[in-house]
Amino acid sequence: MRIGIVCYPTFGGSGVLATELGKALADKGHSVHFITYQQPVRLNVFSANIYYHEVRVPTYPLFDYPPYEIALASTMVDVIRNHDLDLLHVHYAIPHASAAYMAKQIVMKTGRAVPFITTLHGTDITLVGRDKTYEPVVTFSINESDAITAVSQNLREETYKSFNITKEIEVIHNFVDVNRFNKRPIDAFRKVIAPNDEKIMVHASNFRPIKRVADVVKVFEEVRKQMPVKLLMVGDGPDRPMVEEMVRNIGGDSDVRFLGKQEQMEEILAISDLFLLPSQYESFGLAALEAMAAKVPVISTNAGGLPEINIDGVTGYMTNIGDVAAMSEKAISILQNDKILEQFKARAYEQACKHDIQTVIPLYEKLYSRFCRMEPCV
Ligand code: GMT
Repeated sequence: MRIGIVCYPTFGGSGVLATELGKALADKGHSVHFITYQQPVRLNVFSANIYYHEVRVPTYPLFDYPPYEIALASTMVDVIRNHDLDLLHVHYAIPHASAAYMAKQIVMKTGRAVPFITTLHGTDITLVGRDKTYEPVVTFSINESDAITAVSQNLREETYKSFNITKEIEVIHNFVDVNRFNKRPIDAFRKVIAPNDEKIMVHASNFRPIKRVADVVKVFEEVRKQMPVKLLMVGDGPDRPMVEEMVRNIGGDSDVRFLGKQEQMEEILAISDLFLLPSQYESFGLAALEAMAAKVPVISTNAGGLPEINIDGVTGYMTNIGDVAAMSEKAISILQNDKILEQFKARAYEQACKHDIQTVIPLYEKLYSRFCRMEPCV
């Protein structure tokens, strides 16, 4: 098939998922056309089946806000026409679903019917999309999608609760390429971070308030009272200065490293022992699944779709939002005993294998095949 993929090209989970999906589809022989304003972060391979179309947004002194959505829809039309796309798959509803709707209407005028599938990822529904400023357009464009998928059961329910959706939302859970994340740790790297063989905790996010990064530092402080431990903070965002200051105030500078945005997450996870995800909400928590694929157990909250991947007492533990005491106690219980840690690691990996890319890609292919034109396109 010839598939157009639209996503945010940044480090966010929706862009990561869309890019990994496109790469895997290309490996299976489909032609994949990424339509984004920047080369997606994880689009770091050469493949004869992958095409990248940059959305250029011309500015003009009159525009306080250059019309990105129009530029995106126009680029979609251009790619549909010149590369004879079979369908568009847009990730994150805002503004991708409404731009896809517009592109679909434009090509329809010349007799081309190009369906579009919208995958809902999280904040497009639970945070931004709910805002009255956007809601009517979000509701309309989701309903106009030829198929709608959500990355978890929880997100499906949240969408029905918050919007007047008249169509079926199908759940296709996120996936991970287990082979990529199941890496042997690089001893020298581990030695640099934990020279005395201290246990290593890790957190990765966009450091937005919804991630509750302060709780990560609070848990670190509690664990450090009981045992030597190091903390790796991966990513960047608005709350980073605040947590850096927290770390300085507790005298944790020598035990906490802020690594910024990182592309080679698998190498960082390979040397880590425990992943912390104290979020206020996660529709799914792709970062936690990637940790499990690297055999790293997860302490998370029980918010949103997290219970669909983190199994309490099996792949890690779940606590209520903000329950730093419980998170710390559970972290210590895993890290203090190597035998217990090994059991959690093995079970986390087993769980990640259930969400391996190889099992999920066929679900998307099956979905796409429902929209094939009469001639063979798979
Ligand atoms: O977590 C973020 O703020 C980024 C956001 C995104 O759209 O990239 O992530 C969302 O989509 C991911 C991939 O489906 C999910 O794993 C995240 O849980 C979800 N984030 C939230 O729901 C807050």
